[in-house]
Amino acid sequence: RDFSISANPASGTVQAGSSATTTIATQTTAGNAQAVNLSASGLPTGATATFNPASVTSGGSSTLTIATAPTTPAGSYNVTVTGTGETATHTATYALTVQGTSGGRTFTNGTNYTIRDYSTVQSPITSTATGTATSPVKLSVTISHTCAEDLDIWLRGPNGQWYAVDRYGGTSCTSYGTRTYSVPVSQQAAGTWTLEVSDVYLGDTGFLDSWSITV
Ligand SMILES: [Ca+2]
Ligand SMILES: [Ca+2]
Repeated sequence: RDFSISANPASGTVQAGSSATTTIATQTTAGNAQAVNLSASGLPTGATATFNPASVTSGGSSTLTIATAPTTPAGSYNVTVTGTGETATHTATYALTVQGTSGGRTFTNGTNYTIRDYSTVQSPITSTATGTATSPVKLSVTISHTCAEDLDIWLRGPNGQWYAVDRYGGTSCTSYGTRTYSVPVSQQAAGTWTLEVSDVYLGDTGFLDSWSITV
């Protein structure tokens, strides 16, 4: 006696705070039908899973509802659905994408920071957007500097995580000007976002003019 299990659809996308639904189907693949208990693991923070019904006879199906919380971090998650039968245990995977709810608000810091050779500057922005940051966050950075290849640029999110934005390096110098970036993140929108700019090579200097972030 044996059975199989699958999720249809096998993936879904929700905004944080909303629910995703999929059908968990089972089939008897050998011998007689058997009772199968269903459970889910690998859920994102704040999310709960409910099966209706919580157990089926193989050949039957159940509706899985995954309810996320407003605080559930944006990101991609693989939820494992486990069917525990009388003779065997099988799993199916449901790919859940949680989107941010911060609504794409933009914040700016226009303070100038002098960039010297072999020095690092940090420019903070305090975001009052609520919910999870809409990933990817968008950056617009304006730097007056004759050698962008000298510059190593990182972003730190409110939860302390660092993200590489633009790495130093190159065989010839180009003026930096204004550049835009999309940075995938998975964290809250509110709090202090910090842009860090390091000049890692001798000769060219400049200043961070302004930057903005859309979270
Ligand atoms: Ca330099
Ligand atoms: Ca400025």
